[in-house]
Amino acid sequence: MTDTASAPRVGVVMGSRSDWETMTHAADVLAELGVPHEVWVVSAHRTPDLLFQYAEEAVGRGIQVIIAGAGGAAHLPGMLAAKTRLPVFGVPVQSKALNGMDSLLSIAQMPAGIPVGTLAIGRAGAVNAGLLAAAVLALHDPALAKALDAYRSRQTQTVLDNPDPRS
Ligand code: RP5
Repeated sequence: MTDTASAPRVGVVMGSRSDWETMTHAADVLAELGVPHEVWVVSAHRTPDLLFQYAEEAVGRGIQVIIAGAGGAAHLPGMLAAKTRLPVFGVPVQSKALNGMDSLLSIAQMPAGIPVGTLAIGRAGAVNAGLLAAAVLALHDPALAKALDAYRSRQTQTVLDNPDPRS
């Protein structure tokens, strides 16, 4: 597990080390915004007991949002959501066999009663999961709200400063 100096507020978990190439983008956004977070491999099918333990202990450890990335039969986000009331944002990892459509549908199609906020497949979903987690925390954190506003302003300015796609 990695975390920043402060107690982690966001848990970035994934079903396999192979998901890190995607999920690093969520962690990168959180780091850029100064959100204390941890990173952890928790597999719904390979380490089910650890999954239960992680979800059950998350609130008590001060985690406020969980970002969960998984690919294929991607039950990790849904199972985490089943075991904690914390908001869970799911990132469908692009699978080799079905290009992430399997991951997307597994994560998005939660039956009523246990929500998982589902993001886009791959890097875009991971980046946006980080931003969404930050937005939730920013509701009660003025410094983070300022950092998020600045991030968005920089992004806007970058587009405005580079209008010619050929250069
Ligand atoms: C899922 O199976 C993981 O989330 C990963 O996306 C996928 C493949 O895992 P590996 O076989 O690469 O470990 O549990």
